[in-house]
This record gives sequence, C-alpha cells and structure tokens, in this order.
Amino acid sequence: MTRVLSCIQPTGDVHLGNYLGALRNWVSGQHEADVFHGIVDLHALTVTDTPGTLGDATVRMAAMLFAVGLDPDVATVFVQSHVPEHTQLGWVMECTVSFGELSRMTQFKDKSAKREGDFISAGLFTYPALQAADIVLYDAEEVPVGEDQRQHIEITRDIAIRFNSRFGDTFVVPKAVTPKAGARVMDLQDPTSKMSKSAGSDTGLVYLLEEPAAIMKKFKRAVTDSETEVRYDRAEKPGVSNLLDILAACSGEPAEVLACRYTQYGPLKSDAGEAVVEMLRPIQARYQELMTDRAELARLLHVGAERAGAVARATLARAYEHIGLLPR
Ligand code: ATP
Ligand code: LTN
Repeated sequence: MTRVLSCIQPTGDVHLGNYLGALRNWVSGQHEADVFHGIVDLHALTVTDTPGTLGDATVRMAAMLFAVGLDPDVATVFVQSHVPEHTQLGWVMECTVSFGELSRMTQFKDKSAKREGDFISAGLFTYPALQAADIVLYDAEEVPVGEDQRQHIEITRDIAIRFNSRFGDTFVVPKAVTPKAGARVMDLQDPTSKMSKSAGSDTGLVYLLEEPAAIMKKFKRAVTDSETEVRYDRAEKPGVSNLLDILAACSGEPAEVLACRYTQYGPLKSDAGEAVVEMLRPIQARYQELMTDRAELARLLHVGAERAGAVARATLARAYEHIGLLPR
C-alpha cells in the first residue's frame, strides 16, 4: 500500500480553501493508502511566541481533522512534538542541506520579507530541513500538497538523494502529488487572490466553524462583475467562476453545467452559500461534540503518536546506523 504523508500547521482557523484544497482530499485518500497526517506544532513555532497558545490551537486542529472525517482507526493522526524523532532527524537533515539551497526557498523569502524589522527566527530559515524530516521519517512515497509547497518537496527529494548517496540507501525519495479534486478557492472579496488566512480582511474568507447566517452574508456580498451573464470563465469572470467552482465542489457537478442553470447572480450567490452551509453543518456538529471530550481527543492523539513513533523510531535508527554513529 502506498505510504502517504501530509501535515498542517496549527496556525489560524481552518477555512474553506484549506478544506476543499487539502483536507477533503486527505479524507477521501485515507481508504486508498496508508496515510499519516501530522499537526506540525514545532513548525508553527517558527512564527509563534505567545505562551500557551500552541497547545490549544493543536487540540482545535485535531478536533477539526477528525470532524472533517479522518478516521482514527484508519488514518494515523499525530502531533509533531509528540514524536521526538522529528527534531532528531531534523538536525541530520540540516547537516545534509546547504545554506545556499535554503536561501533559495521562496517561502522563506516571502515570510521573512513580510516580517521585516521583526524577529526572524533561524527556524524560519531551516524550516525545510524539519519538513524533510517529517516526510522521510515515514518512508512517504507521496505527499499531497498545494502548489505553494512544491519547492519544499523538491528540496526534500534533493536531501534524501544526497543522504542516500553519502551513507547508502536509507530514505524513500518522495514525490509531491496535487490532489485530484484540487479545488483552488479564491477570496470572495478579491477573487483574483487565493482564499488565505493571511489576507488583509475576513470578509472574503469563510471559516469552517462560521455561523450559517454569517456565511450566507459573505456569499451574498461576494464580488462579481458589472455584467449580468452567468458564465464559467476564470480569466474574464473570476468572481462568478469562483462561486461556480465552490458550488461544483460542494455538489459534485461540473461548474460549466451549473452555469447553464443561472440567469442572475443573486440566486447563484445564495445557492453557493447554502451548499457550503449544508456541507459544513455535520462537520460543525461533530467538531462541537469532539471538543466536549478533551480526554477522548487526547487518547486519540496518544494512539496516533504511538503508531507514528513506531515508524519514526525505526527510520531514525536506520539513519544513525548508516551514518555510523556509535551505538549506546
Ligand atoms: P497562509 O495564508 O498563511 O499561507 P493558508 O490559508 O494558505 O495560510 P496553509 O496552512 O498554508 O493555509 O495551507 C494548508 C493547506 O491548505 C495546504 O495544503 C494548502 O495548499 C491548502 N490551501 C490553502 N489555501 C487554499 C486555497 N485558497 N485553495 C485551495 N487550497 C488551499
Ligand atoms: N510547510 C507546510 C506544512 C508542512 C508539511 C510537512 C506539509 C510541514 N511539514 C510535511 C507536507 C509534508 C505548509 O506550510 N503548509
């Protein structure tokens, strides 16, 4: 069975873009492969320094992953800091990647530019080495990620290949996979930018835990264009096409087919809003239920950490042995 791994940082609240672009595919993929999903709290540490916030954000992210449908009996869901091999192998990865390679990472360049004048941690710079460890620890063959993460998977491949040629065959060389139904959800107020938690305002963003009335309001206020024709055309009509894409992602019908059913923008907006509300209703209910039983969430994460740890320990031991570190 193919081994698949993907991770998410416990930063910010999960939005419709994260769900339709990533999480939903993790859920549909769990029965086709042996899947591992990490909540990478140590990665979030690169940009978080408020005491006490990460643990809480991690629990909420875990509840969300189970609420959207990851089945703890099928998928291995774990917290990165619960499996110490991540940081242990992370150091080995840092010693296998060059300063020059890390300097070329666009995520580092973007994020450090945004924080100019602010504290830029060395962790933000070495982040891809820890991400490489996350991936190779699990012998992951496939890593489902959005376009923004491709460069990090490429550098992971380079590191794994370099390690294997220095110390002998040790790591599986992973490849990035773009999910089949890889919806790219755009901001409702600025449909030429992707829906993102780092967007300036919240009015174009739909959170998974948002109240139905608030969701409907955001859809009704979605930016379209000054024409009146409903047509699927990403370049010329980004707002209308985004609404059609969202409705398509919820209903399973192609956006072009849906476009033929509408002659006005109003009904398209309310139908897209209602489809999202209905899709989120059971997720919200499950989330609330899961959050009432923190002990059960802790138990599920403990089980995940045990399963993840068993695989991670074996890989780290293999790596140490191939390097030739003195056994204790
Ligand atoms: P940021 O704005 O800080 O980059 P984000 O909202 O883009 O955050 P991430 O945590 O970077 O979210 O991404 C988590 C996952 O969600 C990634 O796999 C990413 O590819 C996917 N994703 C994020 N935004 C969208 C979007 N608008 N459409 C589709 N997929 C998305
Ligand atoms: N860098 C990713 C999160 C991430 C990840 C991973 C994704 C950390 N480790 C391993 C896939 C595999 C992000 O910012 N979305």
